[in-house]
Amino acid sequence: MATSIELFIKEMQDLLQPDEVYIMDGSQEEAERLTSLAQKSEVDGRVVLKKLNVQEYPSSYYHRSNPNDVARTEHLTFVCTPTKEQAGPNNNWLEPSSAKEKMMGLLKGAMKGRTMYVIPFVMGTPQSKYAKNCVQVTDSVYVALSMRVMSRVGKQAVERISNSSDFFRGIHSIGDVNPDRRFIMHFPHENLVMSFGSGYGGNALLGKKCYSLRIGSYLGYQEGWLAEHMIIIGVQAPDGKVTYFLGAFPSACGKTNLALLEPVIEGYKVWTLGDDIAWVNVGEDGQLYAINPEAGFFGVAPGTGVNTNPVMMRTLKNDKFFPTLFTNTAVDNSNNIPWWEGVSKEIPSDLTDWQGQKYDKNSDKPAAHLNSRFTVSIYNCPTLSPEYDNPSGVPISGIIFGGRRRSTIPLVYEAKNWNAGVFTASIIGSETTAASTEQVGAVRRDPMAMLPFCGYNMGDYFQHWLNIGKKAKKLPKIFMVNWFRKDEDGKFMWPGFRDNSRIIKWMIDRVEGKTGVVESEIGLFPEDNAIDLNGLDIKKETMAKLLRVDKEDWKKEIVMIEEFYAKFGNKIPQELNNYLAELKNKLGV
Ligand code: GTP
Ligand code: SPV
Ligand code: MN
Repeated sequence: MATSIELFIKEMQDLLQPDEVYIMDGSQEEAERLTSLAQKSEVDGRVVLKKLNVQEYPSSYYHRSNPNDVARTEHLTFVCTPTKEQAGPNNNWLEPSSAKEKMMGLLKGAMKGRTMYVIPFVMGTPQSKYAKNCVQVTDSVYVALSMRVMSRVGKQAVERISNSSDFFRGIHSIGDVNPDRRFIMHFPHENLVMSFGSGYGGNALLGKKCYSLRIGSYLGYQEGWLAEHMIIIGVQAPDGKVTYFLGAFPSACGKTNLALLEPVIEGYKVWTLGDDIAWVNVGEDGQLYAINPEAGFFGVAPGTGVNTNPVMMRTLKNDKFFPTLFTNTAVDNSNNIPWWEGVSKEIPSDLTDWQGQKYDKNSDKPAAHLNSRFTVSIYNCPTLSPEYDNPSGVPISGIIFGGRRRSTIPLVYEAKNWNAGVFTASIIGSETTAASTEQVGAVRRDPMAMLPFCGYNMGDYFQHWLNIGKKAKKLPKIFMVNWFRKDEDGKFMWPGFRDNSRIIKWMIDRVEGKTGVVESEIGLFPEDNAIDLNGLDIKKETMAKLLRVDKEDWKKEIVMIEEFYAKFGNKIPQELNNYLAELKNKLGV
């Protein structure tokens, strides 16, 4: 009798009508074969991969996408639950049967003349009870290679899936890369995603945002756990003790940088476990435990350099796991290495920009696309935590939330308890970035940094967070940070990047009860001189400005929060409405 996976492949063959079917095995030989094939293949009029200078960046390849396909397309992303209310005002919704009909129309015969890559993969370390089984089909060799880096593809996945019908199904075709025929459709109730017309990360690597967050958050809601847009780090103090943190920041707001942080403070070290997604369960001892379902980084290139993120520069130059892909950066023709703004001070004189044109140094446009990215295995990361593959995950002592805000939100504060923390995370606002094809720089509400990724009604999601708080016995502390405050001249007030370790050190002191707090209207502030500023040239007045409540700004903030909450009607838990009322009261609104 055919197994469920065989039946799925047959069904996909009938629908997509590929010339050939190739089932991925995850071997090293396969990686080499597919990268060499990709160097000979053209998609959409472009060679899929070009080899870069292996002396500088071993095992690295360059990919240039269609200029219309460089970021997630939230307006073309749908959550197709039986009712609109289940998807909530935070999602675009289509009724499942008409959504499927639309997708079937696009997918029918879409792989004629192409190879269908069947990718069996596991999200999470295969030994973990928290790991999940998945299969994606795609006609893009770039997507197939990227999935090998970002997830655990091959034998172990096939073994786990072979006798089970319980696996995620992802159907992807790059189609003709036409934005008018581009859709990313989620069917949480069927553990299914259909994606057509884009080869870009979050739209096409279906194990990532589509499964591990949108479908995952829905599964977590059903099963009593959380799927979050979060990094996982272990911070080692001089006494050797490691404290584990989760950190949620909207897209292109500093997760990768924080996940690979090289602290400026003597004796501290950050161990990396994840830079984008965390699955958080309540462990048997009642503490929260997190695993990273992914196996690689799909990170923002611009701004990555030896000063801002030295560990990532070392990761990109490591060749343990093959290959590393660079997408839509520029290329320095003098030495055939990828180049982006921030990797060197000097702009090389012979650059090809991300669209394949000779770059004019005097141009006011960047040479690398603002959302150009690298795809690299987490096993290449020199600070990878020895606990990364621990099937139980790591116990969490603190959760850091943040947004990109030029004003209003202080550098750091702490929520007085879990429920207050859930409220604080539910009112996060952030300026939009180039990670999504929206207007860049507009402030929008982005609760828990999950607005584009929550696969069900966000009102229910808030209640789920409160319920997790009841289910767990020992809860982490919740902190709010903002690395992005600007002064009157538009300059960042806080140095950020490696200096963020100063704030993390304070958080560890808080977890250990070594330092007190000062209460304010919005939460708990550090005591005077509690943040280690040793060796940092920052004015006392600047610190004071970074650590206070601007009442007038907060009054404006309240208006935006109320507008956002209103969209959810009676779905907002009473508990959060009470916190909002309390906040208004304290601010005198
Ligand atoms: P996704 O991969 O899209 O989910 O994003 P991410 O949160 O991992 O983004 P990443 O860490 O790559 O951040 C990208 C942008 O944030 C770059 O432009 C960085 O220069 C900037 N950035 C990161 N950390 C800091 C910081 O501490 N201060 C300032 N000012 N900018 C930062
Ligand atoms: C993000 O946009 O939050 C990313 C990149 O991490 S993507 O995989 O496209 O979602
Ligand atoms: Mn992300």
